[in-house]
Amino acid sequence: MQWRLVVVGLLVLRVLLNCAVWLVFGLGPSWGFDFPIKFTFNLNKIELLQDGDQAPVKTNAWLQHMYDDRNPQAKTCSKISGNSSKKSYLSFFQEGRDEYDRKYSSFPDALKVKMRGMARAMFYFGYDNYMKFAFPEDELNPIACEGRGPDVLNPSNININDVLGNYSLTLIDALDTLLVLGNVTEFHRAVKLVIDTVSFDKDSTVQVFEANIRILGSLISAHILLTDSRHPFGDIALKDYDNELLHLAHDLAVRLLPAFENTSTGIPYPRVNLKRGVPPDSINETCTAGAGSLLVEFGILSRLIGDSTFEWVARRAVKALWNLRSNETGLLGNVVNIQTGQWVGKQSGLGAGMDSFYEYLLKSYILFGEKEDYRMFSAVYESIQSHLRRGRESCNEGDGDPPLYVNVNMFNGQIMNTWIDSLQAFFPGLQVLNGDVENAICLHAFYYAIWKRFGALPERYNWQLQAPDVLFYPLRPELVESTYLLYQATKNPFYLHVGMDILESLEKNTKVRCGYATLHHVVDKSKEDRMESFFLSETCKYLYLLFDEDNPLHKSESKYIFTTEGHVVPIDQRFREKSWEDQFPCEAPNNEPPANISNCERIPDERRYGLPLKSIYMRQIDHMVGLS
Ligand code: DMJ
Repeated sequence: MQWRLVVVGLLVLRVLLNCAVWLVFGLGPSWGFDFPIKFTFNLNKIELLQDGDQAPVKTNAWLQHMYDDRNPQAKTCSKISGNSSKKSYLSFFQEGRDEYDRKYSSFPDALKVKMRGMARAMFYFGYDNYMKFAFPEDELNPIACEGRGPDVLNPSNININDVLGNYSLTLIDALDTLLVLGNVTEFHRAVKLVIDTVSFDKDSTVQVFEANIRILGSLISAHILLTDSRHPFGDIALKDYDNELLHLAHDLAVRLLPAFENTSTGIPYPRVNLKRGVPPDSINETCTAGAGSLLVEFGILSRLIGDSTFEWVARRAVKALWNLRSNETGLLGNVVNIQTGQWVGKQSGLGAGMDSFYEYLLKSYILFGEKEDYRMFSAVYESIQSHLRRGRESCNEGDGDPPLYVNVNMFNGQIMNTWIDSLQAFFPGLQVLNGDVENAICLHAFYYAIWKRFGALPERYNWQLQAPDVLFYPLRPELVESTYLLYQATKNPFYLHVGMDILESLEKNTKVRCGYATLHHVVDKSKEDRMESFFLSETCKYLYLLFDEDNPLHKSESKYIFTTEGHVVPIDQRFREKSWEDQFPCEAPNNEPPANISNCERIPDERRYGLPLKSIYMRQIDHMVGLS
């Protein structure tokens, strides 16, 4: 009798403990989740490998799939060839259960209108409050209803200082969203405010990457849209506009150029002071995305103003990173030393530190038509599919776990950890652009499954434990971005439902007194007093566009692409007129010796640009000062 009591007691204790863990940390299983794909990763047997460890013994089919490099099938496991006998990716939706069909197979027009209105209202609640309580500061603290600028008391607070430069960041980042929403009056007012009040002559040390994508990218996007003679948004010409946004963009770019000096690899320093250049105590380490995602903005700027300096330094950085990829796997790491070219971070993944590097290879090709950009993109995409993608070959059929992209050691392809991050949720959108819709559907579904569970995406999610590793959610756009691009590619109403779900959970979980706040903890929904500028430039924009079928962006004859910060730029003949390879044949792909190597070697920077690099931008700064 007594032993029975002990057993029952132990069982009760165990149940209580499980409940407590679940309630406190939200680590329990996802209940009531209803989705046609089941993500049942059961990878307990995976041995986590440290650098230099041997691959584990092949014990099952899944592991074989992971480690058998001699099997060519395993290497090219996922791309569906044109003549594949597999069913269309749409079968993913068509073969769902009845309940799934009932729920997702249509989306009434009236609901679309309602959701578009909700997305618009969401943008204005954030934007109007920023203008009311925070402008001209960089960001809105949506709980305290006040502005936020750089953390001058704590220069090492790079979470804030990398992004905030004392240059009205949120206003600038939001410019083209105003146009997308059709608000020409406010767009004009905002442009004038930027012209009249913003200066980059600031003692701010910012990250080159962040200043580039959020500020430079937005300025050139707004400039191009404002002066587009095809008038995609109607006649929005601004009286007396004299290319001031372009001048501002140019001024900023010139201030970023010192990052590309005194680096033996050509890979830029991560940060510059806008007044004084690279700080004397600057570190020599940078992440791949930070150094290698400047090409879209710098390339457009160069082609707009006819000065190849910017594109040249951005291309040199990409090429330098590219040449450091592993010979074995074709992968790059996530952190590199800009002087030695040594990889400090050997992790290769799709998320933080690497995401936009891939994105800009493809987008640069789309924008500028440079074949070399596409060659690099397809090679690295192939490596990603071979080494990062795990699970079954096909998204929606066959045996084994559904596919997932994991973080691996760049040199041997072995798994380094069991988390994926929320930044990686952009990748399905990139896969759509690359025409790999089936893989895009599958990866997106995985992320949506996580969103369904928490009403947000935790910054890191542990796929082995099926629980968040890092719990905050700063209103990031990546899942919405992929949802929008997948909807454009498939027109499947499922993605409208996803968008509606995301909108509703943002309203429910992140709305506060004066805007939308970062979730500190996706489980208990506690908040941090910060609204990042990408919430207005990306999250709200993609949500609005998802439900606005008749938006000029969708109806115009011109084609558009989004920068990594969601800024709209047309795919314009102007940017594709001259091929970089033709202009600079000595910048041969992959560092192959060009045919006329002796001539090329004798072409110094001076001849390329007429002046030494340094003089060029010093002159440009003088010029800009003269302008202001
Ligand atoms: C944005 O600034 C950009 O989308 C960037 O490429 C990645 N991080 C944020 C949003 O999460």
